[in-house]
Amino acid sequence: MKARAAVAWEAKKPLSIEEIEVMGPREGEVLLRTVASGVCHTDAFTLSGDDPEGSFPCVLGHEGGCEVVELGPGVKNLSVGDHVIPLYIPECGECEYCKSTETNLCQSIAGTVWTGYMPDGTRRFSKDGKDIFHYMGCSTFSEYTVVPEIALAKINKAAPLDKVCLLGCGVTTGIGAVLNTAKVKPGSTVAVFGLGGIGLSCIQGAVMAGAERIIGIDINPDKFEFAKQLGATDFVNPNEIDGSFVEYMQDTYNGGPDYSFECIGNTHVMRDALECTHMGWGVSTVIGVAGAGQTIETRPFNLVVGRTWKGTAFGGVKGRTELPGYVDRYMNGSIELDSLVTHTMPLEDINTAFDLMHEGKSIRSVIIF
Ligand code: NAD
Ligand code: AHE
Ligand code: ZN
Ligand code: ZN
Repeated sequence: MKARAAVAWEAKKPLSIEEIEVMGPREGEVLLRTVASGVCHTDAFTLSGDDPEGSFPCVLGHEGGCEVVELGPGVKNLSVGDHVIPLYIPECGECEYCKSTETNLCQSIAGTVWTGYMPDGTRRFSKDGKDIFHYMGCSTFSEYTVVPEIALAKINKAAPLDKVCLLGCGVTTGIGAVLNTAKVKPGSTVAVFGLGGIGLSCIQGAVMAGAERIIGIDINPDKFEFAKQLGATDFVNPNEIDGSFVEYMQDTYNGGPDYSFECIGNTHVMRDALECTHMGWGVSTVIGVAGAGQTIETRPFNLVVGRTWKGTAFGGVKGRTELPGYVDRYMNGSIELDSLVTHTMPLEDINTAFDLMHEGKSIRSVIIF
């Protein structure tokens, strides 16, 4: 079938709106109509050319709200018309990772997902006979996309797809990082570095965990009002601190925050985020994604004295079993999404969504198909 899609022909170039060809679903696969898709910083990261796994041309997008259009052979648990959120981390339920309670990193199709292919090693997208890569197994910047059943969370049909699409990445990642990965304790002091869609969702998570002080940190002070609305109690602009930022944090916050979250993708900030935490028990969680070849470093002493460095993907959430519950929590008012959608636009204007992100003017843009 034909579909309108935003194609990334090459890195560093604007997306191009094209009519592409989408092949039907094969064994275990599902054809979806994308109703809405958020734009995450990771889409921009891959488009920048810094992602070692980025393959071009591709259809980006991994924060989708979709409707099931057609089932491939062998699809057992979905029906045409169901509403789903595509998962860049699937849940096969059978691999050792799925059976472990320690991780959400199902590895059943990881060998193909991250290189832009379907599990059988082929692709479903093309334009004028030229194959186009999938992206994170989702490719939600296309009107129609094909995703394996094991990478689809079936959700409450009453939920608005133009809002709950944010649960396909940003909001779930931030909340899950706090609750599942760091396991923030009530009464804690939490520092969140970077107040975009992910950092603001960490703030939501910190409130849910019962944190007492929640410090929003950003070099763009326009983000502080959003953080305040979601429950941040303190705000720090590192550009306004004279001298050592780490010392400032430790002096101001009683030895430093108990927990910190890096939601930027800046390896220097990752270091500060670790080193500013409280000696003896500080836990710092890396969420931001950094470019090929970049590494993090600290003096080993900073770990010897009891700090822990952690990382998280999709907030440790197992998508098929746990994500429907996140949608229900949005529906009953215990997860905030609406105010994070600062902009909506048709697919034709998708490059504006990237511009707004880079200019620091949006939290989340949502593409409405
Ligand atoms: P975003 O662009 O919306 O927000 C980033 C924020 O960081 C902005 O508010 C920006 O002003 C701020 N910032 C930039 N440099 C800073 C600095 N030096 N100090 C303080 N603040 C600074 O991005 P997002 O969509 O929220 O994504 C954040 C990061 O998380 C990205 O690296 C993204 O790739 C990553 N991510 C990871 C996962 C995961 O599963 N691990 C999931 C989603 C996103
Ligand atoms: N391709 C990058 C890694 C990108 C990455 O870490 N992706 C996150 C999700 S970011 C969503 O916005 C993830 O879930 N990774 C799990 C995995 O198995 O890759 C690189 O550096 O190679
Ligand atoms: Zn994302
Ligand atoms: Zn699995």
